[in-house]
This record gives sequence, structure tokens and C-alpha cells, in this order.
Amino acid sequence: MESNSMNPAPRKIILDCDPGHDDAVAMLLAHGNPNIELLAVTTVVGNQTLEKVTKNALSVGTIAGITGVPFAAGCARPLVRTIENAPDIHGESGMDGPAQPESAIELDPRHAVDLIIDTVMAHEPGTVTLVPTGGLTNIALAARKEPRIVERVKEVVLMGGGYHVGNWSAVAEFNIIIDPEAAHIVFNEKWPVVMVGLDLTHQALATPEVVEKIAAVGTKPAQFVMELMEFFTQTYKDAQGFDYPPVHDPCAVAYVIDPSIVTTRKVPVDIELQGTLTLGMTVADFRAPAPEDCTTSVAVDLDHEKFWDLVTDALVRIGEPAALEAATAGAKK
Ligand SMILES: [Ca+2]
Repeated sequence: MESNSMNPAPRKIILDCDPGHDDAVAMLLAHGNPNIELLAVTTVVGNQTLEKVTKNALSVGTIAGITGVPFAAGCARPLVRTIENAPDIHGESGMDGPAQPESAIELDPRHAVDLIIDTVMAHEPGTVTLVPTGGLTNIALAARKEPRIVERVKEVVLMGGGYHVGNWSAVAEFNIIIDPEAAHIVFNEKWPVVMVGLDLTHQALATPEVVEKIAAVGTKPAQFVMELMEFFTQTYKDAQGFDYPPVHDPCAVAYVIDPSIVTTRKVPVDIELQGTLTLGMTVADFRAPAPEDCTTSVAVDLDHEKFWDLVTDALVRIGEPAALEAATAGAKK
């Protein structure tokens, strides 16, 4: 029933990310889609160190031409575990492949956790959606530091987990296993959680057809995405045997834009913290219909064509951002 044209007001989101090739696409989609109002971008250790992913986030913001949106750095390590990064997938910089422009964006002085809390508390209850596309450290700490955000947040639409599949272990996905205690906090709070996991994102493959469509946009941001996909294709082939890379993170943004693109199923989900083989598993209990008070649901099926059309459309709308021109000119001097 939902469609782009029927959405009356843009959905307000905070993107909490660890760019990251697919985080970059998520940010471009969020910025370029008229049904999303990007309130803040926050970063968290994950695909690379906090310092690197924060630098990458500012670069992507510059490439996208994002202005007037605060960017803040968050947690530099998980709550309990030691730091685990993913250079085999994202390279040494966390976003290897394309050249990065000088950042035209200045970092907000606040800690990401405080920016998340401030932003949620400053808006009407039920209007702000959190979209975490990295480990859940910042989100968990925000819920602990200011518990009132839990009932104010509209929903948490996160990329992470998988109910039938893992990628960092046989049964656990990277964003969850790098900080399982944080994930445990987020999944067990009373806010609605939509888990956009590997079951869904492994359907979001950047096929040659997709890359061709993006190339046809013909702008610098589109060229940037193509170069990201080129690198991502190679590492996903080498590290995980994929023919085409699954572009995980924008799937969560796409669900917020148009829920008809992603079908979901309500099911209790909890996080394994004790398992010797199953640490960080998102355990979904499908044995019976979900109880009335169940707050978690999982993404099941993706409309591949509509999804990539949204990404392409966002790039068309972004065009050639003036801020990028300025930053590129500055870098040449
Ligand atoms: Ca990510």
C-alpha cells in the first residue's frame, strides 16, 4: 500500500555508520531521496578504526554535497570486546578504491552518543528513526545514557544480523559480532527494531546491469559509487566467493523510504552472548506466531529492481554538488 508518492512528509533519520563502501551508498541514498530528512550522521568503529571511518564519512558527505547536517564521531571501541575491523572487505582506509576529496564538512564537537540523544529529544516523539549500519555501540550507549529516547524513537531500522546466515562466523554477521553486548541492549529495548540482515542484503547484489545504470548517471558522485563497487566486487569475490557484491547498508535506508521494497516478518530475535560457536548470532524464534508484544521484525524479501532504481534516482537528484566542486578545486591548489 505504501509508495513514494503517498508519503506525506519525509522520514527523519539519524544515520549511524562506519563507512564502508555500502555505508557510502546508504548515505548517498538518504541524502538524495526526497522522502528522507537526514538529521545527523554519526560514526562508530567497525569496518575500520573510528578515525578512518569518520574521515570517510566526511568525504562521502562532501561528495554527496551534504550541508547543514551535523556529523559526529562516536565510540572508538566496542563495549566489551577488542576492536575487530574488516580490511579484507573494505581495505586499509575502510573505503578503498576511489580517490577521496578534501572534506568540506567540519566535524560536530559533540560525541555521537550525545548528538543522537540531543537530536531525538529535540524532535516530537515518534518522528525520528535510527538507522544504524555499523556496530551498535553508539546506539546502545545512547539508550543507556538517556533512556527516554527509547520511547521517543519511531523505530530502529538496522543493517545487521541474519536469521539463517552469517558472514563473520558460520552464524553471526559482522555488525553484530563486533559488539554483541551492544546488539543485546538494542534488540532488548522496547523500541521497534527492524533487522535488515544478510537474508535480505544478500539479495541486493550490484550486478553488471546495476553498475551500468549507475554509470549512465554520468556525475562525479555516480562515478564514485562505480569505483566503490569495483573494489567491493573484487574483495567480495576474493574473501567470500560472491560473483557480485551484496550492498547491505542502503537496504535499511530503502526500507525507511518505501517499506514495500522490503517485506518483513514479525519474530522474536535475541542475541547470543554465551555461545562458543554462536557468539553474536541473531537468534530468531519462528516456532509460533509472534506474540502481541513482540518488538522485533526481520527483513525477508527485497524488490531488487525497485531498490536499485531508488539508488540511481538519488544519484540523479544529487547531480553535481557545488560543495564537491569547491572541495575539488581547493584540493587542486
Ligand atoms: Ca556498515
